[in-house]
Amino acid sequence: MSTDLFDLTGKVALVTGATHGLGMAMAIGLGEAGATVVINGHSSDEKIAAAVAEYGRGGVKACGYRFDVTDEDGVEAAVERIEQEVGPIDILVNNAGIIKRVPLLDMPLADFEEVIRTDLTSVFVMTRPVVKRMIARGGGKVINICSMMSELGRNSVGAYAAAKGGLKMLTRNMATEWAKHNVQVNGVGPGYFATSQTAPIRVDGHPFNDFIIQRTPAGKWGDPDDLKGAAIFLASRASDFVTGQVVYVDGGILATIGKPANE
Ligand code: GCO
Repeated sequence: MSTDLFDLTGKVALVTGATHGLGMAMAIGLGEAGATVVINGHSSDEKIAAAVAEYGRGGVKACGYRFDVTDEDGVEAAVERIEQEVGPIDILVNNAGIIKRVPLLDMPLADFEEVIRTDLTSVFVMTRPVVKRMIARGGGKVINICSMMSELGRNSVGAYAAAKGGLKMLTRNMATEWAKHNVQVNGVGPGYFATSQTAPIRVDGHPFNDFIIQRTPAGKWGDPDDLKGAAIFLASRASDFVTGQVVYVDGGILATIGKPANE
């Protein structure tokens, strides 16, 4: 049955930055498709425990691990613990990230480096220990969460755009090097979604809010649940010959030049 192609029963999926927002929505989607979900967070044990409880209320079996995705030794230790306590990681979703909305000429170097480290270098750090184990077991799936800023620039998010642009190419190079080991590496590129990360620019009357509704052919902000399908597809057998691709889930933003306000 073709629907079995999307069945994740028996799989273990690690999703970073999954205590809220897009990470949580995608992790719940993988859980609903049958996977055992392992969520990562960095802020606090309480936040992770609260998230695990929320997954449980939604009927998704999840367990939480607190570690810093930019800390190489910490990541290696966490991956080893997860594989011993939960099982071999079949699916890795690199979702953890930050954004700082500051014009490039005003951005301190330390802030620029922090965004690059958290949104790009972290994927290099997180993925290698997981993929080394996947290769030893015959294969696996990696999904990197990209952005509109993997393709487009925007005032005040230069560091973020540099990281997300770099992530698209890191995704392609990982795909190139690991396809022969049956490891597929792809990206999901969210458009503009209603999350805590976009809350500051999604306020009624805020010029950017109106701009996005105008600029998005679908005429609305995305709902985090809209990402579940792409995540399940890229985590499942349905994408076994798909690698190095970024699936943009953006309500049509990248497909169009946009339209005048009165059209
Ligand atoms: C912004 C937004 C974006 C979105 C998303 C778009 O300030 O432009 O926060 O970065 O979160 O990445 O794809």
